[in-house]
Amino acid sequence: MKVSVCIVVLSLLTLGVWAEDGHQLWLRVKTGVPVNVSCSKKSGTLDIARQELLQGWQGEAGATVKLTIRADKAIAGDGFKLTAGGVQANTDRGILYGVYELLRRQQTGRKVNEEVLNPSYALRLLNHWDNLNGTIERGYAGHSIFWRNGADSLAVTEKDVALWKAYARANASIGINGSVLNNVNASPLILTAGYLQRVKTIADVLRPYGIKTYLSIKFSSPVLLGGVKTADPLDPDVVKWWKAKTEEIYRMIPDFGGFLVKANSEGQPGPQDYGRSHADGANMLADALRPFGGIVMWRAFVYSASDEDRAKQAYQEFMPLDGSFRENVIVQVKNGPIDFQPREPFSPLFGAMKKSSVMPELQITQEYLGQSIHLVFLAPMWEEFLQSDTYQEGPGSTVARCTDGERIPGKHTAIAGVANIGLDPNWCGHHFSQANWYAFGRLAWNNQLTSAQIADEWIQLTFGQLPSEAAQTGNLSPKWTENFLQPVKQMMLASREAAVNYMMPLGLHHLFAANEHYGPGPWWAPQRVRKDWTPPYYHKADTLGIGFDRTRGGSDAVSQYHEPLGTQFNDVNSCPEIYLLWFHHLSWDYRMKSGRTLWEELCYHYDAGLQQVRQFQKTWDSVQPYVDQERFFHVQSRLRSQCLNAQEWKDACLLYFQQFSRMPIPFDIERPVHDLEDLIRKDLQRF
Ligand code: GCV
Repeated sequence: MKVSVCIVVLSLLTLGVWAEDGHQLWLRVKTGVPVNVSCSKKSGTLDIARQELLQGWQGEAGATVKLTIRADKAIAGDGFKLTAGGVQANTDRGILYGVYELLRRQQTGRKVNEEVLNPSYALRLLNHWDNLNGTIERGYAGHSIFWRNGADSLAVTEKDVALWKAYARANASIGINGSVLNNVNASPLILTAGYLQRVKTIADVLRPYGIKTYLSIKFSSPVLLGGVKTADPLDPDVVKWWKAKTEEIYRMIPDFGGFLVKANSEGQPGPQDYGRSHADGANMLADALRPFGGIVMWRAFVYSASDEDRAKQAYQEFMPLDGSFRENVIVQVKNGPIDFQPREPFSPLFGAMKKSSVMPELQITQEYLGQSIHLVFLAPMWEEFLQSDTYQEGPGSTVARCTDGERIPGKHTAIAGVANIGLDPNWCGHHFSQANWYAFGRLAWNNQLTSAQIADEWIQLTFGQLPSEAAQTGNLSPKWTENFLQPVKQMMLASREAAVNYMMPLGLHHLFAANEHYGPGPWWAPQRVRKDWTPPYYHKADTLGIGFDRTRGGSDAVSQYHEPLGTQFNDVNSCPEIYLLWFHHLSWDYRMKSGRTLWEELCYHYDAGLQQVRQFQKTWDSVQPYVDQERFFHVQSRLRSQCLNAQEWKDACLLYFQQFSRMPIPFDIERPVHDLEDLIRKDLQRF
């Protein structure tokens, strides 16, 4: 009996069919090689570092690893030095990051040379859009890990603590050092005693992992909670209320990080309700936080239903305020001027605000990129953004360099990512969405990393250390590299461009069906809805052509960019084709660089996107022998749904735009399989 069980288990392992729910993320090594760890100091953080080494060491058996906390001019902030004998850092946190880097290198077969590694950004934060009732705005991986509804909503269970620890460990392993625990569309209740007590408990769990806790606040809280008559930031009672509230928080959480604020945006209250500016609002909060070393992250995601091009509004609002923010305010700017679209040019605020600290906000949760259904690796999108040249001070002033302190020495350097984490066993809904959490942390640490390097690491850590490691399919064996790592990496690296192709190629943007931001809805424009919330506002298709004219003769958004970029975007001949319809309204027969008409080019892009997803399906099926069953079938089924959705995108957009172009879909392209009327009916039935 025993023998037959053994045989079954062995053959299952050889076939790669063991169960794996993905909960371990990229931290899968459970049994390390024996190692000695020496450290002259003791702390919760150093205990974790030691534990990680004992658990994950893959170097020489019986080696001694020394953890040394000693100031070194070359090491900055959370940075560390890897040495032949161990890790040196200025702080305990630096040691922890060094240990994770050491283990990552061992597990991915990279050399450990003597090297100093300093982070690109001092503050590397996740923004959770988690509501206090447990739901998550734009969350696609189940409910919140921090909040829940019901009578026991504030009770802290052992399960909660275990989950928060696992969350903190995953973040620490990639260098994330801050978490904003609640939605920017904030409930005032977060500042009440019961919730603050829970925040304190969470902060206590996250602290040893080097993670500071921050909160989103509602600007009108003094009115809603404190019985103050106004939330006017210049009113003495309001100032007093925030001061007292901030003191209360710091009494409970002495290392509290600060506030994140969405104000006068999408219906949220803010200083403009009282005729005050964003700077007035941010500075009032900053003054309350300053005695404790706290910061305000004030979001620049503001736009109104005016006639002005939405893409221009944040710049118009914030540029005049440059230089009037307190030293502990950071202006948090989304990567693009609209809203986390599959492709946008960078927001012109980067490289423009020179007297304020400015931080990028990226979106890890795939609100506009297939949510947790589509396999879309976001690192290429973030790499494209970070390496975009702003020309702030001539060539080479990339967004990365303008935000990490190199080109514009701000007081604070920071970056935030809107989290994609929920209660799903695999945390992110899709196994490959974990790669986006991972990539965000890695880029926040080093904004010069390439997507390929990040994908490589993540695949090895997430799929590499299988129980069959010793056998021929093991991590880093030539067969595994050729048959699994390379094709999967290629698929990941192509996936963002594929999504752009089948959703919104050539600079098109915001063509989504209403509200849910998943499927196509280029037609969607009910009378009662604000124009800038409807796709026709963005694509402007008519029988003459398609695209948003943002040239000097149009909305003139191009002039918000430094020269020579403004002129490059303005001129249709030099505007990169990836941004063509973002900046230009062009006729359907406009001649593209390929020699095709714009209409034909659009058709080929939509079709190429769909074909790419079909190729991903083939790739994934081909790697089945190298993946456990559970993750294999989960991803396979998601790819099928992605393919169906990509087909809908292609059919919906081509059939809808064809009504205007009145041109045939090139005959070598697969024909649509849907009727436009059916797609529209299906979409409208949902509302
Ligand atoms: C948190 C977009 C999203 C909203 C989000 C908003 C923001 O509009 O659709 O859900 O609200 O951005 O970033 O504030």
